[in-house]
Amino acid sequence: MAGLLNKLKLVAKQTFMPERKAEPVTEFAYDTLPWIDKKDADVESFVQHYPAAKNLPYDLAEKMKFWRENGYVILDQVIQTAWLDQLWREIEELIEHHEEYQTLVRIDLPEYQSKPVQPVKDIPESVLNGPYIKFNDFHDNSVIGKKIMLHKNIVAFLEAVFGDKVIGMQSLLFKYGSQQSTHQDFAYVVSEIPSHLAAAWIALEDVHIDSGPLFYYPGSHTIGKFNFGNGIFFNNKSTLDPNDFAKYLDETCQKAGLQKETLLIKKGDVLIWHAALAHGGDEIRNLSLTRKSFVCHYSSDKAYRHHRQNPNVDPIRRTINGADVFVNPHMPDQEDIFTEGKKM
Ligand SMILES: O=C(O)CCC(=O)C(=O)O
Repeated sequence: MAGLLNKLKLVAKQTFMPERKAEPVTEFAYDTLPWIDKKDADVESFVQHYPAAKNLPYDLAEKMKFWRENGYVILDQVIQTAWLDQLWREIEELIEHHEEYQTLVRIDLPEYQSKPVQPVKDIPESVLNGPYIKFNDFHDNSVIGKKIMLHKNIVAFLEAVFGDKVIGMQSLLFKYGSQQSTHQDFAYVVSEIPSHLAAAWIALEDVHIDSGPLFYYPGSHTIGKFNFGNGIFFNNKSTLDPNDFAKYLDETCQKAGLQKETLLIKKGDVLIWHAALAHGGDEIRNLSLTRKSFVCHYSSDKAYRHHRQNPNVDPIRRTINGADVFVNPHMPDQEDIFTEGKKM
């Protein structure tokens, strides 16, 4: 009997299939692409049945067709300057009285290499006022930040391209140009469906050519994806890094004949770009020039169900213009502490 049992155990061991490792993701899955990225997308028919199209300061059908072709759109003068000025006043207050605030800031300077993300209260004013600084998720703290992020002129466009409710995922605020190398956002800002991602670059002042403007390659949203060694997302298991990513993108775009463009837009204009548009920040050629800008990343309701910092808990939502943004789960006492935007 014991012999038979041992034999059965051996057979069970031999026939047990070892757990298969998930294959790395190397492309967006066609089935889950936003409808507008699919081959048969009929923009005219969509716009005819989309009520929000009628009250916009731009031609939605024209912009959506341009988006399909180029992977970006520029919306001229779509945000009121009074809102942008209010946002900047709040950033000045944040910098000047930084000891009172917990907003996180990323500092890309050698002396902060071991701890690049810290609360503003722990960083000297002189550092916060200089280049290589990104204020993270300031919209958490600011009513006007949320209102700009979910402005009706941005939300209407994104809702149309996603064919779904829009979710504001995260934001970055810059005083100076980022000088970030060429990249595509889906590798770093990951939603549950990686193609359901877009970003808005909101000019808080007119952009000067020597201030380190954003650059981008029109049409690059359809080039083959870079593989970090473990797929298309960059993380601690990747064997290649952001420099390899940048080199691949610059070379691939050049080989494909895609011309690099520089974003020289005016205060109140907005660039919206596709998850896979290759872009980056040019060199700052005149260090005295600021490049005040608010960059917001978005996903769809279907693809972003939980706050990235608390994926197991249902988020608390704030709704503006039919779009949602999640309350920061780790700093509830810092939510909307800048209230001036309520009156605007
Ligand atoms: O504004 C910039 O210079 C870069 C912003 C950017 O590339 C991003 O947020 O993905």
